[in-house]
Amino acid sequence: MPTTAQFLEEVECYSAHNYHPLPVVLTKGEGCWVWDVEGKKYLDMLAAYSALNQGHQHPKIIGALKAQADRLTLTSRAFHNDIMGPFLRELCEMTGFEQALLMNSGAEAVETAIKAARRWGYRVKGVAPDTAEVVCCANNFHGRTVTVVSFSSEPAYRDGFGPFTPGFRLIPYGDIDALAAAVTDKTVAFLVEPIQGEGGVVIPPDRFLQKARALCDRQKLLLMTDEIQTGLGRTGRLFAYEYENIEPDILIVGKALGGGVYPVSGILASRAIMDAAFVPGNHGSTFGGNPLACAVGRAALRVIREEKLVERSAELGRYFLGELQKVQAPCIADVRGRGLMIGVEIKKSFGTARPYCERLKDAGMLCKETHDQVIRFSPPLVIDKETINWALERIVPVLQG
Ligand code: IF1
Repeated sequence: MPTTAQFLEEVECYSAHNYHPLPVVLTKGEGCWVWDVEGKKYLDMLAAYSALNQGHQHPKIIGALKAQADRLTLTSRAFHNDIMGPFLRELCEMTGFEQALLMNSGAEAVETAIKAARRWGYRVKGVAPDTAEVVCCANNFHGRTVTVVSFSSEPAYRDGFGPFTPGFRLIPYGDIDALAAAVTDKTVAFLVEPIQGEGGVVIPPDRFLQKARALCDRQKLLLMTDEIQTGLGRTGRLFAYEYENIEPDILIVGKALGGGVYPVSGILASRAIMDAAFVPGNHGSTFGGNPLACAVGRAALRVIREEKLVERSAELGRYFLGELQKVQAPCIADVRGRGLMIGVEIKKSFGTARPYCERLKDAGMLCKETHDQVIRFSPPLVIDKETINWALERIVPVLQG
């Protein structure tokens, strides 16, 4: 068996250098635990950025994957398959939307939402051809395609990748007056993360989404919430917009929809919006809605329901956040979160969060810093209280270190 160093060397040699991972090489996972090639066991406190809400190797999801793999994996959308319909029905019934359109990656789903909003804007709102604008928030993260980084405010995601797609305006996150001021007769939609994940677990001011909803209604804009990271139980609700008792016009989902095993993403909307936006031939994807994806997605949703992962996230998140907020350590600037999406912000005078993540790794827990200062804790939602206590016993000394 090659050593960790040998695996790192190989990747250093053969992989493009677009990441700077913690130096741990994983080979096995189960529930909220993973093992590295040296046999060391870690608690997974990242859960693949919330794509693993159901935990590693969930037997029902892996079972569905295997059973479907033995039957039919891909048809393309040139033909029907017998599992996309049942999956879409269950997805719509669970979320309360009328229709869905399946893609693979999160960024593709965001692109799909933008296309839907633009075409809806031209055909329903009557915006002049090729002038549509979408308002987005500074500090956002919606993916990495050229169009999506066209409205990123992070230089690192854009540098050298222009020219960019026009038609986007940025406002400060959570600033309802700025949103109102950014709207013109060309605006078709407001795209927002209910909580900014990569932005550093940033929760907007109370009622921001409610006010945005009202503004979108008044100005006839589509409200599009990117719940790729916050959705499917992560924040203690099925979707984070529920905290504000509103509904978006277009809901963007991904990550945990694939149960941590297969990329499954999509948008949900009303029949009217879908009909205005899409006709045969104007959008699609070879793998979007494939049988394997649908079988996995169906199992992923079933696990969320049957194991009450939303309720678990709310309850355990409340406990975990409460305990972290009690920690007395001079390096802590802030502790915040909703459900099991929690960020501990490190004061700049204590350096970045990265060395804390490295020490947490040595203590047996895998975390990833975000935006330099924030340690993110977002374990699989199948975690239990005992394991959270195990984690706290290790986190506290690292923070007090
Ligand atoms: C990476 C970040 C998290 C997302 C939201 C769309 C997407 C994402 C709200 C795009 C993706 C990722 C991508 C992944 C790391 C991860 C991430 F740090 F980069 F920002 F979660 F915080 N909307 N998030 O969070 O989905 O196309 O990747 O499927 O390494 O880039 P995707």
